[in-house]
Amino acid sequence: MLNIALFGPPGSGKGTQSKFIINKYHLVYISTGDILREQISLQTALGIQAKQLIDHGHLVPDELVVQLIEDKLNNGGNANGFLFDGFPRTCSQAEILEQILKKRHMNLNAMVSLEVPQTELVQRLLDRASVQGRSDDTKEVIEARFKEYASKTMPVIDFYKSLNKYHPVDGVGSLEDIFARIQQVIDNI
Ligand code: B4P
Repeated sequence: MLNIALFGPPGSGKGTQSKFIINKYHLVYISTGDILREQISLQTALGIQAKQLIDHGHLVPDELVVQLIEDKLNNGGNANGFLFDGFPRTCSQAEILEQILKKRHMNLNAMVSLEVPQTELVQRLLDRASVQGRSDDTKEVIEARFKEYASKTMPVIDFYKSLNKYHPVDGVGSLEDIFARIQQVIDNI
């Protein structure tokens, strides 16, 4: 079984590269961002709570996100493995992921971290705003997302370094070149 967490700052291309990874390695895709946006569009109680936070660039509380992950794992069937996109985003989420995988006799094989300079990230998100009009891609909210990333998400890197599961990948270049770098990591785990 192959279980990968795809990590990186907002706009680093996690969603973009996920599509290539799940196709090549036949993994079940779990994107907390996509699940939360789905809950928002369905106007569930969770979606209403998440929208308030996401529209201000904040993270959604760990317990809500973890519940979503457990539900997805329970419905994973006989999967080849899972690709976690945008999860874990806090050290607490990372610790809980280790526990819930262990409980299922599973293990996270690698955390692949897409590294992109902040100036390029801001430009990508503003470009996406003009195409997709996501409510969290405005200049003010992007700034707040980077602050959340620096204070709550970046420490996750040290967590995985300590487990020897951290694999940085240069996230600048063509989609194909970046995917080739990711494959090199996955094929050598
Ligand atoms: P996400 O949906 O995970 O959003 P993201 O970080 O902005 O996007 P991603 O890195 O996937 O970028 P993409 O491929 O689209 O999260 C949204 C929000 O949900 C969070 O801010 C948070 O509030 C909440 N949330 C999600 N997970 C959570 C968790 N675990 N805990 C708590 N809260 C959580 O790429 C961006 C743009 O760049 C695209 O337009 C793309 O076309 C472009 N691009 C991609 N690769 C490129 C390349 N190589 N060159 C040029 N452009 C490129």
